[in-house]
Amino acid sequence: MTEAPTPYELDADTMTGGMRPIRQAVLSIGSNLGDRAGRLQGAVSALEDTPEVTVVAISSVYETEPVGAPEGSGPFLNAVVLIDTTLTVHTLLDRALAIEDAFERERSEPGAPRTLDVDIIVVGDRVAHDDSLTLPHPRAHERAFVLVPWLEIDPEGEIPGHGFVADLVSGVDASGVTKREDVEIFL
Ligand code: PH2
Ligand code: MG
Ligand code: MG
Repeated sequence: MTEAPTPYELDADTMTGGMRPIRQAVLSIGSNLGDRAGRLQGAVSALEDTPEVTVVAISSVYETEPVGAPEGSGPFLNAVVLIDTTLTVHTLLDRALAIEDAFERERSEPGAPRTLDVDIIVVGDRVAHDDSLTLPHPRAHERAFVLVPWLEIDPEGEIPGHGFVADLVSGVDASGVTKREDVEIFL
């Protein structure tokens, strides 16, 4: 009997040796503690330094009112980054967490102030749900601090199961999301 795996049982993510497809992923980055802009810049630089990741576009930086965060939380700076990647979604998640750790993110209670948060919003049209990751991000479709920067750099953007970013953005209150013309992050 042959040991060769049947092609019908191969998920793209189980392939090795550069056979994985290039997929576009959308990441949301945010910080509401300390040198917020410096942290966002560091996150983008670390993403670009990641093998098998190419940063395709970076949105403007937005000052955003905290959503669902504890009383007294400071405002966030948020941005959205488009990448092309051949990494598996779990390797990409590991990398996102490692980048957060590099900026001394403390994993305390959900919603606590964070030096840096790197969230995977969508990876191509993948739908996934396990203990460590849900794709698309379960709350992205209702978050103006994700949708507004995303629309800016990806007018065709779409959240599987929810629709086009351009349509979703008109259904959310974006009054707490303001572009910071004086702050820029670079590749
Ligand atoms: N992240 C959260 C909770 N609330 N609010 C804003 N404005 N920006 C964020 O990035 C953010 C938030 C949890 O990750
Ligand atoms: Mg988050
Ligand atoms: Mg997060």
